Amino acid sequence: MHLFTKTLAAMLVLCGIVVGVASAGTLDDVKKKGFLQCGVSQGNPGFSNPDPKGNWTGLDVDLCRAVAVAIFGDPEKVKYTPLSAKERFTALQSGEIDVLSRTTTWTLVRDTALGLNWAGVNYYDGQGFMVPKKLNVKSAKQLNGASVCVAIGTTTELNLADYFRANKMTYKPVTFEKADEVLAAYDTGRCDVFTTDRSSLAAQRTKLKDPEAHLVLPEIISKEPLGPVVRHGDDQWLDVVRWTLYAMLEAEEYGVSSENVDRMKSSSTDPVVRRLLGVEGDMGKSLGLGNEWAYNIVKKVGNYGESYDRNVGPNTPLKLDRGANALWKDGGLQYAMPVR
Ligand SMILES: N[C@@H](CCC(=O)N[C@@H](CS)C(=O)NCC(=O)O)C(=O)O
Repeated sequence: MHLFTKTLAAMLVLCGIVVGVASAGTLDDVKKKGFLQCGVSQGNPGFSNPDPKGNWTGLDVDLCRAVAVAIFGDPEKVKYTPLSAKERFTALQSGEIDVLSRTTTWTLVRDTALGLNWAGVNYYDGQGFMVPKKLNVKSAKQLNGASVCVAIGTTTELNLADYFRANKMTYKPVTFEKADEVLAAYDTGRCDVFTTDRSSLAAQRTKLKDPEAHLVLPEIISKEPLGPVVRHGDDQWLDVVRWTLYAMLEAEEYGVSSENVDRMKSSSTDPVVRRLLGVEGDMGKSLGLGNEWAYNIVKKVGNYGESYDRNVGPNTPLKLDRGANALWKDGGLQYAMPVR
């Protein structure tokens, strides 16, 4: 090896170590400060939304609560930082938040150049369009020349450009930083079309003056795998967030819910359930957590299906079918790695 190559290699190793040390230890930091700082949206019903008293609920919020339960046994040990799409990555990179749980799409550039790691996918989504019914539009292919309301700093903006270019159509973007501004512009007729992830269309639609006066078009123009995000360089923390999500999925797959978890813990003979609930093995210890981490998650937050049904499912205002978010054994994409 040339001296130059050797020196370069040594520098890279050194930098790698420095970067690793600088951003490692999130689990210890969180334990020390006594709460989890979770980055969420500025109000997206079903995913992360504050009630008038400031209590946050949603599928993404349940992930934050579950991480807090895994660490502290207490879902209330979370502080929330509401972030616009544009602000969210800086907040994570700078250490202002410990985890970002905010309908955030996993992409190559974010995963690499932005220095982020996705812990998994808690909602498989895709981008769609909504239009006022009175426009009498039935397909996105009829949108040539339309004005389109869209939030900046999103994959939505990029897919929109791709879709119109690929279909040789033009459009006029009407952009804002805050989701509420995008929606208000659409609701007051400043644009013809509102575009975002289909789950967010369902969520934001509930805030329109007359939700029934609008139609979601059939086209799904992208893949939007949404999930919790952490910084590069802290494998232990990545593991904690990842296995928290898997614990919720594994619990659903094995029929363990907040209602039967105590019974399951005391009487189940299934080795998978016994390991998950800490009756056998050292799963929690391997993660730097107590052995009741997953038992507590299921008991205090619920399994993935319970969280889905409570926040976004058919009996909520969002009315979202499980679709791609069904468990793999039911024909969906949700699949937890084995807890063993
Ligand atoms: N999944 C896309 C878009 C996510 C996104 O932020 N969508 C907006 C559009 S409505 C939203 O949910 N906003 C909620 C908020 O800002 O409170 C991404 O990661 O870029």
